[in-house]
Amino acid sequence: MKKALITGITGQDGSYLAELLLEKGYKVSGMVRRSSVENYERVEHIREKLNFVQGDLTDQSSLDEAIKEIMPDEVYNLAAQSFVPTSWNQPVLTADVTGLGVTRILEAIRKHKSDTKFYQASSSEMFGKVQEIPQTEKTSFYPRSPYGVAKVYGHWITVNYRESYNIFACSGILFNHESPRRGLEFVTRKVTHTVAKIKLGLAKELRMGNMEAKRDWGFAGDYIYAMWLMLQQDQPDDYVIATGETHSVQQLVNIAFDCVGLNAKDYVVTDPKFLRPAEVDLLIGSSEKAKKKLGWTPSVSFEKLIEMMVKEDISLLNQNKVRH
Ligand code: NDP
Ligand code: GDR
Repeated sequence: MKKALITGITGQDGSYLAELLLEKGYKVSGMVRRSSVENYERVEHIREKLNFVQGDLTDQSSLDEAIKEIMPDEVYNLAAQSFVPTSWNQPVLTADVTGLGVTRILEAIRKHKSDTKFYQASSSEMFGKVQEIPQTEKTSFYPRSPYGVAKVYGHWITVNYRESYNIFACSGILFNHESPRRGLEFVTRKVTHTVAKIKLGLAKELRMGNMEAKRDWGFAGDYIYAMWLMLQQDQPDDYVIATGETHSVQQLVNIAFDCVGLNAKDYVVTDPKFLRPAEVDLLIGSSEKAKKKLGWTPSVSFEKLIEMMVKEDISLLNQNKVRH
């Protein structure tokens, strides 16, 4: 039985990945932070099947202990301060968790189980002010937020530990991926949740930031499968994971309102509060390498993804529930 450790198991991707690994027969452990309230909402349905260890990416000894205790065959480092706007408000914390945290976990692996296979959650935010269209594994980075800068560090330290210590370390450069489990502050979920509330008479307007920004949005369930595939190859490598399509925030909003038969123009209010000090205007990735080497392709279209999220939000609200 293979053993996996997932950092960030309570997050969107962590919950989907835990499901996949359980299905594949792994013994799955997840690292969780101590908190005054429990935060297992996304993994509640599989909680009994998981093993939890307490730890934090800012605390070396907890990472050392987690690796020594579990002796994992595979580690998926999904934990991060992952919300871009917060990274301007808490730039040092973001660098510590999202950047240096990667070195800490790599150090724990190097010291205690150097044959562990390692996955690093790199991001299309590293491309920032894009130097090439579409973005590939060879496109240079130009991050536009403290989050993006921290991810560039995490990416290169992963490459460095692979080259310095021969650790089987892979970096997945994943473009935006969403699901009904997406946190409420990210734009897709904010839109689908608010549209569902408007439809049910629970909200009157949708307050938005930059409507012109374009993203390459896919379904999280497809993307976590790519993470697993990377660690099953003979050689460690880095891969872009994307749909190859780009859409504006305005298009996202229009599709979500269309799903419930309402007109976006009647409800959207632009609010400067949601504008960023520096913006990533356009992202579109080419996952040709992943297609060729991993046999990976996305299965859910943008329209279907938004429809799935709107429907799920309506269904939850009808049961007086909110998934955070
Ligand atoms: P989420 O924000 O949903 O989850 C982040 C996870 O990290 C949570 O489990 C959170 O725990 C945990 N975490 C935060 N800080 C710490 C810390 N100091 N120590 C330990 N754990 C911590 O992110 P996603 O699931 O969306 O993303 C997963 C990873 O992929 C992240 O690294 C993200 O930056 C990256 N990424 C995401 C993309 C996307 O579109 N979703 C695209 C590209 C990269 P808690 O629940 O306690 O807050
Ligand atoms: P992003 O995702 O910054 O791309 O990072 P987010 O959904 O927050 O923003 C996408 C785009 O939408 C614009 N936008 C708004 N965004 C939010 N959150 N709220 C708004 O009201 C709003 N209005 C317009 C933004 O300006 C931006 O252009 C996500 C995270 O998951 C990262 O962790 C990950 O690395 C990248 O995706 C790939």
